[in-house]
Amino acid sequence: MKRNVLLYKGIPEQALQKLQAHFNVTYFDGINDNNKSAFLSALAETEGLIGASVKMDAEILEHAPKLKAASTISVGTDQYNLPYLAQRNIPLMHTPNVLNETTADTLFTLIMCTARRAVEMANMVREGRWTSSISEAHFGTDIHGKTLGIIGMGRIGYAIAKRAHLGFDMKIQYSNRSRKEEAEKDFNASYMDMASLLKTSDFVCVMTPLTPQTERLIGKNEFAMMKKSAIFINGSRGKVIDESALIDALTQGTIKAAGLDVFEVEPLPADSPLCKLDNAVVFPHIGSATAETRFNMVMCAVDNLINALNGDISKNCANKDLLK
Ligand code: 8YV
Repeated sequence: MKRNVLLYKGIPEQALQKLQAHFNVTYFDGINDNNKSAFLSALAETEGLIGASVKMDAEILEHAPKLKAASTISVGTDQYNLPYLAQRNIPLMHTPNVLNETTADTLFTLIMCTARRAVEMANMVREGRWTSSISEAHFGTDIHGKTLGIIGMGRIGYAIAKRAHLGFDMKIQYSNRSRKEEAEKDFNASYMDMASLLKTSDFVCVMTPLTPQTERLIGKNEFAMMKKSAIFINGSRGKVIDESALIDALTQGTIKAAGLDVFEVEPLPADSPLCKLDNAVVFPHIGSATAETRFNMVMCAVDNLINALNGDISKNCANKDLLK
């Protein structure tokens, strides 16, 4: 008898076939006002959850009394309440490592686009406003040889440091909950407190997970510590920063520019000031969004769910330390 699993994000046919070979799969394309009651009813018989980009908080999961495991198609786990899942002894599986290099590519693209004003300059051409040779008004900022401060030297932070140090001769400094000797050895990275990093970095890149400890980690005071010439990059989660404080910092010249792939509200509302500021480069959360990597993440998440429902949470379990 196949166990019931609820899929709440579209996945490639090959992945769906693998899932259906193991489970009775009920599919919902996210949750909305039209399907929420059917979704909650389906939860009642569900032993496994797999998907992404939907907030799975306690009030939803209370409708899933038979839930034995959840598998998020993401490395970030903030769509779930980890302590709540642990109380019910439900493992949350996630997809670390498979997206490190692709996400680091995206973040370095953001660093380069923001430093060299690439989006602003390309739009000038497309809109017919390139009417004379480039002058001081169009100049960007050099990247090579500058100092990159990484807040959150995890797997993706390490991959960003690799690109910066080996590819652009950048000086790497970082703040983190713990020392990362590998980054210090491989990239001559310097470990320091966050305030020192903010005051001395030419580029500040935030790559922490969103946790109760990192929510609003970067706000008005932190932006004020940064150099006026500094460029701020956020590839973590929107709620790790105070977005209105960032908008003020950008409009008041507290910092030079910002490159953002994540926002407090996603999709970013079109009327957000961040969509209108020339010194803000905004991507639509495309960190891991390549065909190859998203396929690999989905296959990883499918395998994670199969393993977890077979009782094997030895790999890729985000809340293993909290489980009984
Ligand atoms: C996507 C991410 O949001 O993995 C994460 O934590 O933020 C991105 O890869 C995720 O894959 C859901 O689409």
